[in-house]
Amino acid sequence: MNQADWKNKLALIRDGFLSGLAAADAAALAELETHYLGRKGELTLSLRELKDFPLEERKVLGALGNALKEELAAKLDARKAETGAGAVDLKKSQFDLTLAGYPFAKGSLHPLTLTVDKMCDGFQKLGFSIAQGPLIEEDYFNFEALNFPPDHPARDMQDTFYVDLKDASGKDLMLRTHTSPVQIRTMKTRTPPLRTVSAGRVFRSEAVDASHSFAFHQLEGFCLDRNITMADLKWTLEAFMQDLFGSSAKIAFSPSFFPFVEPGAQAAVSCVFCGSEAACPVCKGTGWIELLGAGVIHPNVIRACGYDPEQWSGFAFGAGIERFAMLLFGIKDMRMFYENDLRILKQL
Ligand code: FA5
Repeated sequence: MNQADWKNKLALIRDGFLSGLAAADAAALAELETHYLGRKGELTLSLRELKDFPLEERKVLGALGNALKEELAAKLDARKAETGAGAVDLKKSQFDLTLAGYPFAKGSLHPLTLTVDKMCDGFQKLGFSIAQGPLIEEDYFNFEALNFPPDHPARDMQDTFYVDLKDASGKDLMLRTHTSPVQIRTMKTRTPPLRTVSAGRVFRSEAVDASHSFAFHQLEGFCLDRNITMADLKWTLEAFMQDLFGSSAKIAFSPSFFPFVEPGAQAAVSCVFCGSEAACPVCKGTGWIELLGAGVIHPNVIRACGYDPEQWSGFAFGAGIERFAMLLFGIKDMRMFYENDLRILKQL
C-alpha cells in the first residue's frame, strides 16, 4: 500500500464513522466505538499498518492517523453526552447506593495515657494541681537541689544519659532521670501551700526487660505546707489507692533511701488480685505490691528552694506509671506498651 491509498483509507474511515455517529443511539454508539476505535477496530488496525512504511513517511502518516483518532474520540464523547449513553442508570445499577458505608476504624488512647489520666484524676480529687517540667534537665534540678551532693554515689542510683549541651553554669545537660526535678521547679516558682502532681517521660541508661526500660514514665507528687508529717503522706496515698483499686486497698511503708526525703520509704499497696495466696504471680504470696518511692521532704531540699524548714514541711512520692498500667490492664511485660502491636492495644 502506498501513501495515497493509506490516506484514502483514512478518509473512508472518517466518513463511515461520522455518518454512523449522527443517527446513533446509546447502543449504536457502543458498536461504533468498537468497530472503529476498539482493539481490532478499523482505525486501530490501519495505524498498525504504518510499520510497513519508511520512517519519514511513517512520521507524517502517524501524525495524521493520531489526529483522526483524537477527533473521532472527541466526537464520540460529545455524542455520548447528548444521548446520555455512559451515564449510570441508578435504578438498573447492581449497586445499592443507599447502603451504609463501612465504618472508619476509630483511634483510642494508649493504655499509658489512660493510666496517667486516671492517676491525675485521682490526685485532682484530693486537691492536687498538675505541674509540668522539661525532659532535658539541668544538673541543679535533677540532682543538686534534690540533695544529691556532687560525686555522691547516690547519683549512680539513676544511670544518666547526658546531652552534648551545657547549662548556664557550664555543666552538661541531661535527660531527666526522674520527675522529682518538677518538685524543685514548682517550689521555686509558686508559693506554698502547694499540692501538685506531675506525670511524664523519664530516661535511664538501663537494659530493657519485662519490668525495666531506658525510657519510661513516672508520676511525681508533693505537698508543701505547715506541719505535714508521714501520716499525711499515708492517708493521701491510701485515699488515692482506694479510688484506683477499690475501697479495701491498704498502704504499707517499708524503709528506703532517697537523698531528697527523710525518712524515706517504699510504699506498697495490698495485693488487688488475691488474699495473700502463695500462688499469686503478682504479689508472690506476700500480699503486697511495691508501687512507689516516697517520704518526708528533706530539710535541705526545702532550704534549697528558699523556704525555712522550721516553718514549712512536706511529703513527696514518685511512682512508675508502667507499673500501675500493668496492674490496671493485667499486663505482665511492660515492653507490650512500647511495641505498638495493634492486636494487643485493641484489646486494652
Ligand atoms: C525515684 O525515681 C524517685 N524520684 C521517686 C521518689 C519521689 C522517691 C519522691 C521519694 C520521693 P525510683 O528510682 O525508685 O525512685 O523510681 C520510682 C519508680 O519508677 C519505681 O518504683 C519503678 O516503678 C519505676 N522505675 C524505676 N526504674 C524503672 C525502669 N528502668 N523502667 C521502668 N520503670 C522504672
